[in-house]
Formats: sequence, C-alpha cells, structure tokens
Amino acid sequence: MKYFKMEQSMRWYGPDDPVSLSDIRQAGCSGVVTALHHISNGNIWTVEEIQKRKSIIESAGMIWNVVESVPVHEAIKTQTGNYKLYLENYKTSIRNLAACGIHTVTYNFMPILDWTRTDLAFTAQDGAKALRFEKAALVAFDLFILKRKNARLGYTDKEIELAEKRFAAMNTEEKNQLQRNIIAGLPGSEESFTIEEFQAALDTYQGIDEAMLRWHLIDFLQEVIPVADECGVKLVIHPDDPPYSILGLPRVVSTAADLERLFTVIPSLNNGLCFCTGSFGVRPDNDLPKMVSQFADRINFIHLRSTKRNEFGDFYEDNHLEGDVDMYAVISEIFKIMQQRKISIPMRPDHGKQMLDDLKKKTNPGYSAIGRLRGLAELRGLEMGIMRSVNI
Ligand code: DNO
Repeated sequence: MKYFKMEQSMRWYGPDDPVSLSDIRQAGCSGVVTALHHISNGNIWTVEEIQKRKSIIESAGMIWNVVESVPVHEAIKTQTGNYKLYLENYKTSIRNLAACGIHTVTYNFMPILDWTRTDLAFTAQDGAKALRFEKAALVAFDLFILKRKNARLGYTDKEIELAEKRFAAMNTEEKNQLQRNIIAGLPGSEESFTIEEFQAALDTYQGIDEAMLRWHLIDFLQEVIPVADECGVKLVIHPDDPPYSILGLPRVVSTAADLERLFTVIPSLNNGLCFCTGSFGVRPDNDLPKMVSQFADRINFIHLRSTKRNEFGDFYEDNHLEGDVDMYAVISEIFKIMQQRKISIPMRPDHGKQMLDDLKKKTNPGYSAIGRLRGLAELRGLEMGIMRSVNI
C-alpha cells in the first residue's frame, strides 16, 4: 500500500545563506522553501527573477515547492498610503509565481514585527543554543527602552515588578542586544528598525484595534483569493508568533477561533493555512491535533517544532520531539489527513538549536544546518514509525 508522506523540505535564504543547497539535499530534502528576499516589500516578483531562483534550485536536484513568504506590505495591513498599488503588485506576483509552476505561497498578517524572541542564544541544559522569549525582558524593553506611551496599562503589577528587576540586572550591552533581538529583524522578517523608526511604525497602528485589523485581513483576502483561484495558487497564512498581542499591537491569527472566522468569510480552499506547531503551541488553549483535523482541508504547508513554556509566559524552543507539543499526536493527525486528501503536504523542520560544529559558525538564528537536520531526522523517523504501525 502506498501512503502519502510529508514532503521533506528546508528553508533556504538564497545564495547568501551559509547553509547551501547541497547541505539541504544531503539532509534528505526534495523541497526548498525560499523567497526573493532581495526584492523589497511591496514590489513585483517578476517572472525573470522567479525563474532565476527556480533554476538554481533545480540545478541542485530539488524543487522550489513553497514560497515563504511574499510579504504583505504594512500599508495593506493599515490600509493607508499606496496600499491599492501594493495589492495589485501582490496579485501580479501571485500570477507570476503560478506561471513559473510555483503554487504554494506563505504570508503573515502580523503588524510591524514578524516573529519575536528576546534571546537568540539561550544555553539549553544540553549545551546547545536555543531561541527564547522571556516575558519580563519584553516588558522591560517596552517600558524602559521603547518607553511606549500607556504601556503600563497592558501589564499587571507583578509583570511590571519582574520587568523592573530584570532591567536593573542588565548591563548596557545586554540592553542593546535585547533591543536588537526585538526590532532589528530576525531572519525572514523583511523589516528592521531603530527605536525612532519603530515608534513611528507603532504610531501607524493608532486606532487600529483587533476588529479593524481583522477586517483589513479579510479585505486583503477578498482581493487576492480570487486571483489565487484563477491561477491555482494556495495561499497559506502563518500564525502569529507568539500567538497573542505584543507591544500593544493587535494580532488576529492566534487561535482556532481566529482561523474559523477567516475560513468562514472566505471559503475558497485556496484560503489556506501554514500549520506552525511552534507558534500555535505556545498557547495551552490551542489543541494542536484537534486543530489539524478541524482545518484538514486548509493545511497546505507545515512547520514542525516544539516550545516549552513556564508559568511566567516565557518559552524556549526545545528539541523537536520534546517540549509542550505532542509531536506524535500531531504527526498522526497529519498522516491521517494526507491519506484522506491523497496528497503529500510540504513540511519543514522549523528552526533548530545551534549545536555541534554550528556553535563555531555564524548562522542565521534558528536556521543552522545541524539543529534543523537533527529535527528533520527525528521527525521523519517518527512519521515512518506512524506509517509502519498503520501498515501492520
Ligand atoms: C520564522 C518564520 C516566520 C514566517 C513568516 C511567514 O522563523 O516562521 O518568519 O516565515 O511569519 O510569513
């Protein structure tokens, strides 16, 4: 009996990525997930540029199976300035990708910041380095570095007290590092800010609450999904990371209820989901295996990783089969939906610790070769175990 398995893929940041296509191939991948990072946000991805990237990947013996991401310009999220032009450009990029045979496109709708961590080199118990989000550090940044107006109103007295202590214990370099980690742009986020620029960006969200941002997302989808339908492209939204509001900014893609609304308003199956276990898994009220079955026909791309949270709202990125995510239960559900839909869904091991030889190298935080290879190897082993047990 032939079973459908996840399509093993890895993210590649393009020709400047210290991890090469040959490394990715040796890790056992057939798919490469990438983006044209050199095209600035809002501009058109031309057929020529797409083809160029595609042929580099194909010459290395793999396929460009998923775009991550065609970023949504801030003006579209706030519906200001030139946003209509950016919407048209977005549609053109989708059409051009389809013309080149690339049919899965990831995006997110997080205001200003893409994913956020406070510590990019947290030493885990085993000596490897992991990414971490520490609530007290984020609150300290907000109150004492950014000094956002009325920020205190969003925190409890206890949270403020912890942040004060945390900040008092930091030296200048640690404060600078914290600021860089939060606003200087993690790999894959297309924007980078100074404190002044960041404050100006925050100001553009004055008056935009959750309800309004949700409408802007729906308006965006109402424009682009018909184009996706016309050219057979699956758009997949990446959830908020972390999956709740930070720095007073609204966030609308954090829970099953958020997704349900989006899919009800725009039912086309090309209005899809990038199921990121690491992002959703930070909230204990997100039941991941249940969400896989609830959104079975929407999931067209999968990010697998696991976080470990504590009672203060901190979390760090644990080994892929450890932490709070029940990876066995998640992959079992994914395996089931792939057989029902009779498709292989592209999957990438999301992030990985910096470990072994990579500790001596300059790597993109979360995207070192060896940590991700470890994750991928464990995940495919788990999938094989699940497959062989249904086979018996
Ligand atoms: C982080 C990534 C995100 C993701 C975007 C999708 O490691 O998962 O940067 O690519 O949010 O648009």
